[in-house]
Amino acid sequence: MLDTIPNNVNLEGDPKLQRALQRWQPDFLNWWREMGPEGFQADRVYLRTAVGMGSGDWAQYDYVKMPDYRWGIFLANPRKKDHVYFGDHFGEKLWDQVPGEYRKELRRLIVTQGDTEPASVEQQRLLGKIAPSLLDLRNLFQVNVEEARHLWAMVYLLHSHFGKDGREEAEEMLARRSGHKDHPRILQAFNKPQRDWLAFFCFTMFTDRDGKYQLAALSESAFDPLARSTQFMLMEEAFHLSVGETGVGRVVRRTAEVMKEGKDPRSVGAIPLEVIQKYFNEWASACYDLFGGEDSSNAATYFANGLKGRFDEINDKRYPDHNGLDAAYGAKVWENERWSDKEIPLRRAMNALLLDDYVADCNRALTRWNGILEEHGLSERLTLPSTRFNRSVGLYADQHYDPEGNPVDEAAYNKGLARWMPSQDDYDYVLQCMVPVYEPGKVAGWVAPPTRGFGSHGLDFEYVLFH
Ligand code: BYC
Repeated sequence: MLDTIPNNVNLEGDPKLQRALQRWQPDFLNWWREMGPEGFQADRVYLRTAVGMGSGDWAQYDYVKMPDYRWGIFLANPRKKDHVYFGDHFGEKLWDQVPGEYRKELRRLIVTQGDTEPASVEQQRLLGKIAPSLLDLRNLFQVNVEEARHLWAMVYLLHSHFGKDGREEAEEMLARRSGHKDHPRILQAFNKPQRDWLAFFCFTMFTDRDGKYQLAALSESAFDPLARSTQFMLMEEAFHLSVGETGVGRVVRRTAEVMKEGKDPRSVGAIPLEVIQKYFNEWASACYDLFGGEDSSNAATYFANGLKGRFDEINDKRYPDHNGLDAAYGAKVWENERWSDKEIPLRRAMNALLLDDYVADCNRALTRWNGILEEHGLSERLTLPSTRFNRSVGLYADQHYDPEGNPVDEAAYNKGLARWMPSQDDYDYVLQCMVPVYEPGKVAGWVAPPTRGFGSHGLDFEYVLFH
């Protein structure tokens, strides 16, 4: 059976680990059949499969039925530095094993990371039924199988480094369910439904992008197996992000084309800009929460112990000091009816720093989308909501701000939500636009065609062979 698990972690040389994974694999496959993409398990999909870090390409491309996908376990190549390069363990040799004193924290980080992966597959399991094109359908399934591989990556770490507790956590990953009343996924954005493809594109834009920043922070870890697992995951993640960013761009482009012709997008089944804006407000604000509190003792502990660094900690010129003890982060808080400055000791502000990098990255994409509006001679612009808007975690949680970040009273906030967040009518309208299109080369009317195909293939390639 294990020859079906491609790996570069020497599984063959570790019989105990093999047995643990052998017990977990059938449960994983049962979970995939129950919670993976519904209705397409018998079809052959043109997919990329990671094969490792050899001298050739790190992935192969071929048709495969999704339950036969070869989910592998891979570490990226060793890092150039072999010592810890931030926090209190600066200069020590990187760890191959989990230090006893950080076992709880590392397990928590790995479980939190791992839990998001199957969650996203569950959130997206019905979207294949309303895909706007065969290429998009393929892209959805690519994202799904790779998120499932990311679960494998975290389960490998749990099985190989955390003994019985790790095995129990690995089982729990398959037992929790996105959106379940009694047994939900750990982080809130992973319990939100993704009813339609605009939500899917926003999710792969905004939520997968949180994934990019969290994985990057973990890939700086002193615990080398975690760092190299997450580094490998980032290679796959880049595609998921491009699905989101280009997907949103295609929706904006279609709407802009229709508006340029002087038509109301609703009259031709395209998506009005204000609805797109509401989806941004919903998904971006949900994703800000994924960074945790701006002032966080957990974050300080993770950094101090060398478990989780800053984005590109090792190379980024902004961080000449890898100790993080002598600086502070300035945040603005609204207290007693006025703004005041709050100084957060830098180590406690690691979540805020990561969120700032994330927001800058989102703004870069936003500038491109607004460029599409400009190209079509339109004066309207899309915006990113303030990091104070609609927060449930951190400094601005349970306070009331508008999407520009201005404080408002509760009544104005509740009234404003109808303008700022999607209503049931908006969801219904978007869902109504989602007419499935499975003919090679054809695309639904609410979204512009992709600019290119996948791998070496064009737009009219038969990316899914229906059984
Ligand atoms: N929801 O100190 P605080 C991805 C809890 S996405 C619910 O402010 P901390 C992907 C927290 O547990 C990336 N609870 O925050 C994307 C704590 O509880 P305790 C996933 C939350 O701990 C798309 C309390 O509130 N990876 O890969 O510094 C598709 C105070 O927490 C939330 C990771 O997240 C929340 N949003 O940071 C597929 C990386 N936020 O201690 C995949 C691993 C906080 O009071 N995780 N809490 O019981 C972490 O690094 C950290 O756990 C977090 C939170 C950044 C999530």
